[in-house]
Amino acid sequence: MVIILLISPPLDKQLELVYIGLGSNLGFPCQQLQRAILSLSQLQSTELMQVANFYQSLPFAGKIQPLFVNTVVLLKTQLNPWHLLKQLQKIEYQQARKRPYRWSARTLDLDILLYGKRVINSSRLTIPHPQIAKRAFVLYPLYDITPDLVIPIYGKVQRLLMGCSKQQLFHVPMGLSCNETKY
Ligand code: A4P
Ligand code: MG
Repeated sequence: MVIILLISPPLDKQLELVYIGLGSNLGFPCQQLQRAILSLSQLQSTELMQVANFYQSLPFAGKIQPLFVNTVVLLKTQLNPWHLLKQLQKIEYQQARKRPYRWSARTLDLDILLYGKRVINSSRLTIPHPQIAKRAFVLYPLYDITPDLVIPIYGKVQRLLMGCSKQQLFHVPMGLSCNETKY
């Protein structure tokens, strides 16, 4: 019995809708995001449902770093939240993510923003993502995908966006999205 449990795949019984936040400010950010989206679409027991617009913004919290490009994707997955996190970290690693210190510049950051309606507070995982309600670069792409989204704990994405109106965000037109001279 124990052996069966150990080798059984880390899948939940049901499919969940999961929003993943993607961010990059090193090594051709748009290409990093596009490569990551391809990897996400190839995850086991997972379907890529939607991709939001790409947005460029200053680093949040005033760090002196290159500009970020961010987006959000919607997945339908059977992977449980902890296994999904492991898969995201594998993709970050494949794209040369380094962690010299917290909030350092990065080739790729993948955050689980929402996992269905679940609220998780474990040592390795906080869902909804703890910064979700404060960041325009997360809320705008969430709104692109699901304008009437209600975030557990925090409420309607539409209302949260009003609180972020001072944060500057530039939509990256798709045709230009990989013209890296822009960054
Ligand atoms: N972790 C806990 N909850 C989650 C979750 N929901 N999703 C843990 C993903 N990971 C989660 O993450 C550190 C640990 O968080 C992981 O080991 C995991 O167990 P990390 O990716 O190694 O470190 P980090 O990204 O530097 O830290 P953190 O706190 O995730 O930072 P954020 O919130 O990702 O912020 N400005 C702009 N314009 N655009 C950005 O994308 N990003 C950041 C980083 C700062 N400023 C930014 C942007
Ligand atoms: Mg992160």
